[in-house]
Amino acid sequence: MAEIAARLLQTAAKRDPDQKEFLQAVKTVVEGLIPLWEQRPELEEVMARLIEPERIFTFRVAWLDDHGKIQINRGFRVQYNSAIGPYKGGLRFHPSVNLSIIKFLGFDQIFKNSLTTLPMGGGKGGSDFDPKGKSDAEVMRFCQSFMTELFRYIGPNIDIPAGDIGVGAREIGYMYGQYKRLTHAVEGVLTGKGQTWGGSLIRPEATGFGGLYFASEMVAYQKQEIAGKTICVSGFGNVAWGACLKAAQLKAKVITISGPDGYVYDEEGINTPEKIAYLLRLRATCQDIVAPYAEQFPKSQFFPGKKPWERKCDIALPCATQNELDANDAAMLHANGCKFVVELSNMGCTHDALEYCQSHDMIYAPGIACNAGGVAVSGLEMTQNSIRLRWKAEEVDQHLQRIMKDIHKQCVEAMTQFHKPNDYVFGANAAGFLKVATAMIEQGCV
Ligand code: 2IT
Repeated sequence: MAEIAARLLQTAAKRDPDQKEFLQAVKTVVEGLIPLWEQRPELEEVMARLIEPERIFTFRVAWLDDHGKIQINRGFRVQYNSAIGPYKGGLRFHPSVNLSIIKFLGFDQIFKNSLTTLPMGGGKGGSDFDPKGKSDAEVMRFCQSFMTELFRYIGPNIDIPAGDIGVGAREIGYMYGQYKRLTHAVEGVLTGKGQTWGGSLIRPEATGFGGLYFASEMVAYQKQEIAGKTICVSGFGNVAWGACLKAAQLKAKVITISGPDGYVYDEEGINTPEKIAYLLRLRATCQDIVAPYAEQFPKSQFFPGKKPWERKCDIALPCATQNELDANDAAMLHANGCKFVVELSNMGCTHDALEYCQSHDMIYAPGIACNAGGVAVSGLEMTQNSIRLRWKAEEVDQHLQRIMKDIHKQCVEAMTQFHKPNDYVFGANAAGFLKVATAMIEQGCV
């Protein structure tokens, strides 16, 4: 049924020939699902419908910089699919942001949110605004201006944005404040809120924690243990921080972090409270560099302009951005005996890299499964806001662990049913898609 995959991809490519990240995401899903098309060819029509977003908004964001000059950025919100719940997904502020990137993220978000077991549809948004080097006042003015456009499209029962790259608690705070001024409503319209005004405990750590819970399940499924494993992490943001923290608790050793300037190798492990807390301080400087870690902890080494994948490890954990691990990196990891690639960034591996892993007996699991812990705890934040309760950290963490186990189980069940052992691309996409497809069929031609 390669023809179904080819047809679906062709239709998408004909409509948006220049959207390379979006087409890469579509290709991974529709080709990964070939075993499903063989048994359920009638679902081609549902996937064709799903590939086209329900709604796309783009808007001008004008804001005043500290010199009194008007700056212009472009804002986006893609309301991709609402078959199983309100649109849910983050906002990314980064100079690379364009419609292709927001659509790829929104498309993947549909399947990810479906896997969480919670009733959330898929959406994504953001702007090409670059927070790097901006003053706090500039970030606030940008966020207020961004929300002045966005507020008319979102709401706690229709579309609930959150953070992503470049959008953390500070930005969510400024946007939430502006939403309140504009709507005169105090409601759970954003997740990732501050702890004193409706935010969920464990949300900042959730993607990293969830990723390690998923990695533990993958390793256990191969009859191995996570304790004692060596892990290469890329990135040094919230996701990498949460991953280092949980890895240390599970007695696995993270030996690298990275930034746009290069990577740090810490042979002893990034596992003490002091080192892990330092990651947050490094991020708070807003300089986007990791080199200072090696000055702070002199036993570690900084390698300028390099990626961490040249180090020997058991598990690779991309935690930064899309396409950060290519086929050469995968080959290097393989040569060094790495067995697991667990994607915590969205589409962290190039298509060639994932094909390399799959053809070289490495076990690769896609971001839609592994990094779903973040949006899952966002879903739990929505629940707490709705019932006007605040759960303890242990309670949220227990839900998160259960959800990550459940996602792994759904992957395994789909892989088993369709005879695709260890093909997590198939397992995650098939399980995520089938739930949404059923809802779309039941809701008729919409
Ligand atoms: O990619 C993601 O899943 C996120 N950035 C989190 C989205 C959310 O709504 O918490």
